[in-house]
Order: sequence, then C-alpha cells, then structure tokens
Amino acid sequence: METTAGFTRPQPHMRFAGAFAALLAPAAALADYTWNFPPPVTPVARETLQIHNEFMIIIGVLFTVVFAIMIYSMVKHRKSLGHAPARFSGPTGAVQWFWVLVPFAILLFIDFVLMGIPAWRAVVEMEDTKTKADMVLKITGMQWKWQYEYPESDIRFVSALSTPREQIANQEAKGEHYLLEVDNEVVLPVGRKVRILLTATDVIHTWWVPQFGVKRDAIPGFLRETWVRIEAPGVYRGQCAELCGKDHGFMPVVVRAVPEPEFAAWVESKKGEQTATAAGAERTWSKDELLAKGKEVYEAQCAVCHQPDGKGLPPAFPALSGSRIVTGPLLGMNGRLAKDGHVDRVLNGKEGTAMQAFRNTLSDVDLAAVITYERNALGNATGDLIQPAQIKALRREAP
Ligand code: HEC
Ligand SMILES: [Cu+2]
Repeated sequence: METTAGFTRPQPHMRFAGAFAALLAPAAALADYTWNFPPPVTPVARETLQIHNEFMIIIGVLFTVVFAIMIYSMVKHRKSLGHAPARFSGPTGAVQWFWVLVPFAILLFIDFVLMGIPAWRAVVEMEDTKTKADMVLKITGMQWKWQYEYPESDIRFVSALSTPREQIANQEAKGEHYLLEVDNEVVLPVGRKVRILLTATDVIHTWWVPQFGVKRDAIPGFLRETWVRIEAPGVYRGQCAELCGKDHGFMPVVVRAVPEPEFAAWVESKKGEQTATAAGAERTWSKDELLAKGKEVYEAQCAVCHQPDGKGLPPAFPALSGSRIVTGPLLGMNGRLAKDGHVDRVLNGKEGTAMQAFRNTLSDVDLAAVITYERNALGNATGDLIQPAQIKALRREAP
C-alpha cells in the first residue's frame, strides 16, 4: 500500500470492486421484483427483460473498466505527487492503424455480436404477429376507455375505470388496485397466441401491459398490430401510456388470463349477455325502467365530461342541463334522425370534438335509456322518452 502524508489509503481498485458488485446485485436477485421490472409472463416480455439484464452487465463492465482506468490514472499521476504533463505526439504508420482498428473491432464485436444479434432476434419475434396466431383481439382506444372485440366470437364490449369517484376525490381510503381496475376485464386464454389489432377513434392512445412486454400506440385511422401468449393464469394490469387528454390517467387495462376451458365458458356467457341485451330492444320499456338504466349509463359513459350533475365543464364540455339540443326535439318531423338533433348528437357524435359517436359502443337499450335520462333528469324535464326499438330502427339510417 502506498502511503501519503503518513496514513494508508485503500487502493482504488478495491473500492471499484465493491461498487461493481453492487451494480450486479440486482441481476443476481432476479427473484425479488420489488425494485425490478414486474415478472414477465409472455415470451416477448421474458426475452426483453433478459436482453435488458445482459446489456446492463455489458454496460456495467465497460463503465467500470473505463472509469477505473481514468480515475486511477488521474489519482496516481496527480501534480501533487510531482508528476509533470507528458509531451508526446501519437504513433504513426502501422501502429497508428493498430490503435484505431483494435478499439473499432472491439466496439463492433460488442455492438453487433453481443448486443445486436439478441436484440434483432427479439424485435423479429415481437413483430411476428401472424405466424400460428390462434385468435384475434381488436382493441380500440377512445377518450377515456378501451373497447375490446373478439371478431371470431362476435363479442364486443367497453372497458372503463371502476375506481369509485370518492377514492379519486380523497373522500374515501384508496383501494388496493386504485386506478388500475375496470368494470369489464378482457379475458384471454393461457398458452394461446393472441394477435392484437389496435386503433383509436379520437386521439393517440397506447395499450400498455408491462408484464406482457407490450406497449403499442393505438392511432386513429391506422390499424397496428402486436401479440401476446400469456404463460400463466392471473390478472395483469396496465394503463394508457400516451397523453390523451383530461382523463389520460384514468383509462387502465385489466387482462384476466384463464385456462382454455374457462375461457370457452366465458365466451359463452358473454355471448348470452349480448343476446339478452339485444333482446331488450324488442320490448317496450317503461319510463322508470329507462330512467334507472339511463342513470347507470350516464354515470359510466358521460359523467367524465358532462359531470355527474350535468353542468359540464364549459367551455370544454357543455352543460346538458338546459342544453338547447337536449331539451329540443328528439327527432325530425318525419320521425327520422334530425341533423344536430338530440338523438343524432348521441348516436353520431360531433366530428372534430371530444363528443364521440356512441352508436358503436352502446346498445340500443343503453342509448334509449341515456337519452331519456338526459331529457328527464339533470335539471331537464321534457317529459318524453324514446324506446330501444326506435333506436334500433334509426341505426339503419346513414350517419
Ligand atoms: C370525452 C368527453 C365526452 C363524453 C364522454 C361525452 N361527451 Fe357529450 N359532448 C362532449 C363535447 C366536447 C360536446 C360539445 C361538442 C360541440 O362542440 O358541439 C358534447 C356535446 C354533447 C351534447 C350536445 C350538447 C349541446 O348543448 O351542445 C349532448 C346531447 C351530449 N354531448 C350527450 C352526451 C351523452 C349522452 C354522453 C354519454 C353517452 C356524452 N355526451 C359523453 C364531450 C363528451
Ligand atoms: Cu389514452
């Protein structure tokens, strides 16, 4: 050990060995995910995590070696020890080329062989959405909820945040899955390759589930793809990862992965539910029934913008209380859709604004109920109502 001014100093390389061990510790403690990425449950997530860990080690080694040499040289050759700056110029001729090409070759090896090949393999796998896909899930992002469709099974539903308003307003203790819970979970079979198609109706959203290693933009007017093969049953949670407006932080993703037979049973029950909903459009509803159902729909679908009391948040979101459109005629003179009439506005939305078309996300019953509710609650009292069967007939008219 060298001594300076009468006391011993630890050798720099010993301190660096300690720091390096600390760097590697997280890789060794992979089982403890508290400080790490959540446990991967798809091949893509597992591979990306592994690549991340390998890269961290390579980067850690490079960092340590380069900085150890630098700091050692600076400390060892400092002026106070009597070192004078060297005056030299670089080598020439063959030696010069040697010193250029050797580091270049090392970098090429690290970048292309150690890092490039595994990364390239993973990216190719990620993009392979079609080979041996067992089923398709179509996801549509909209302000601020997700719509899921299973084209092969004719299932379609909307999944929205279910965290109670009181928790968000700090009037109640926050639950375990605060802002990461929904009314309708997406259910997928374990072990199946699911091809996922993504789009959006209004602005860009991003469907993101960390444990799947999937984070893909849903862009209006485009159809993007990704895929998952979930390896273990469980409930996996994620969020919209693109700033998409006022409630960007309130559109979580919840996927429940279940064994194949359970998935088949879920498909059957979901279909049954949809048939029952469709059948609801055939009968005549009483005003009270429509109002009760309408309140439910309003609170789940409309209150985020128009507010629970219907007063809106002007100028962004107009009040429905006393609105000229809501208290105006339901339909045109001939009983058909009136452009910019109440039913037209809810069915078809208003282009270029946050008022989306609800014809594809709500059932006939939901639409009739919410429109009746708007007209007879929230401070309005037109006294009239519209039946689900009428909505069903109006749907056939061009938007
Ligand atoms: C993402 C926000 C958002 C949601 C959710 C939403 N609306 Fe709207 N709504 C708007 C905006 C913005 C307008 C104003 C559009 C315009 O510029 O004319 C509007 C306008 C309306 C109007 C016309 C009011 C007027 O006086 O101009 C009605 C009726 C209406 N919405 C009903 C509904 C119903 C029913 C629902 C739920 C099924 C709903 N909205 C959900 C944003 C929203
Ligand atoms: Cu979003």
